[in-house]
Amino acid sequence: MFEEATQYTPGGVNSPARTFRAVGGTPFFVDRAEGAYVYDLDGNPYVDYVGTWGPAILGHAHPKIVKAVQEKAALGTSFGIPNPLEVTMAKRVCEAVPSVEKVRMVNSGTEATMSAIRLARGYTNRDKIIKFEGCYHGHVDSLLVKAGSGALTVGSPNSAGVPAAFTEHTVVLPFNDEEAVKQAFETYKGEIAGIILEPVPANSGLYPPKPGYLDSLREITRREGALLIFDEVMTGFRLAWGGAQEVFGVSPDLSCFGKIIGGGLPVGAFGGRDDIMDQTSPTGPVYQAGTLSGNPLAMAAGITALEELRSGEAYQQLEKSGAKLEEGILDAAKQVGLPVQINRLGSMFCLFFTDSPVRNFNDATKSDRDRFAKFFHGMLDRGVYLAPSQFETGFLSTAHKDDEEIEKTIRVVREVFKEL
Ligand code: KE4
Repeated sequence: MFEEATQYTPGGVNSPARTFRAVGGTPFFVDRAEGAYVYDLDGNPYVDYVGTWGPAILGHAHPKIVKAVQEKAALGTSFGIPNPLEVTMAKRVCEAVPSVEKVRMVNSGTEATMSAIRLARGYTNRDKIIKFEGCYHGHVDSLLVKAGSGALTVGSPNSAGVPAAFTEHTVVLPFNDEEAVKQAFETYKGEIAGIILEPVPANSGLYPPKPGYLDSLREITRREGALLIFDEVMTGFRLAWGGAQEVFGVSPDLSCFGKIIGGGLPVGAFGGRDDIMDQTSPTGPVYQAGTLSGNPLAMAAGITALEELRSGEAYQQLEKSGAKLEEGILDAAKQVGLPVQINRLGSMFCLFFTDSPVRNFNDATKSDRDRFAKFFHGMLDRGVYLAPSQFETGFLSTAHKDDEEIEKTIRVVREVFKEL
């Protein structure tokens, strides 16, 4: 199947993040997925920690999500006309994320961040945008500079095909370094439209912001008249009902969402302060549009997923399971004297083969990627699927049960660590 795929699609994949180039071998093909498992074409089950890169927080083929999509599909798959589901979704996001007073649905995280930075530039009438090394905001031309995720894993963090003119207004700084941000605002006084960041970078490995770092970004952008944009495509509704901004208590001016709010269907969204969002077409001069934006199927799947997450119980379960998995892996590493660091927030985790802490992109690139590749295949051979790259984050779902999948994963990790 892979041979055939490579004849019709570059690298045989529809997204480079799925290639096995960083770990060797070829991707398996999925036939179906259910709960915590994906099944390959031969029916082999794998405990899945990729979770379709974040959306599957409730596990795969959740009965309520499947039912909602089936019912709505029978009533029409897309209208291009306002429908009530879009209003319900917008209300849910605004209710969950206090800093969001208005929200616009789009069809991917890339569209969300692309639109958010255009809006920031339109609102402030300034051109420069600050991003951080290793952060990935989708494949937006002007943000494909020292980007993470697949750009870091398989390509060059600076993609070909992006004219220098498209990135001359992109200022790239190291993450977790307040001084660097201060310098940039001095160098480009009055020119910076905004800062866009993953509040918890998870596309070059996973590492949390230093205590007070997000507050310092909030403070300097407010003082300098620039906008603070949180790219919560991954962390939104993942780390908490209100996302990373709830966890860290920092309110950005604009936020980007994706993944979970689509329940596994194509989705993205950007939202924020009323006065900023009203600058978006048709109420303002910043143009943005999309044929399938707010389509009924993605809305039905997303609303159903959010309904299951709203009580907050899922996040308590995910924290408990994440802590159990982290403890089990670190204990297994200690048993065999393997240098392993685990960075984890709730149900997001990343394992690095290095004996020093990983606090930023630079630290992450020092980890032993050959050992990671061996680990990846050792786990895969034993029925546990991790992201095929050191620079991606693992995701737990509510379908990963402590006494089943978590226990099994820890057992398998013990076996594989012995081989490393
Ligand atoms: P999409 O355009 O892929 O829906 O979203 C882009 C995006 C934006 N912002 C953040 C923080 C993201 O993590 C992403 C996409 N994440 C990657 C996984 N690290 C998607 C996987 C892929 O590209 O196939």
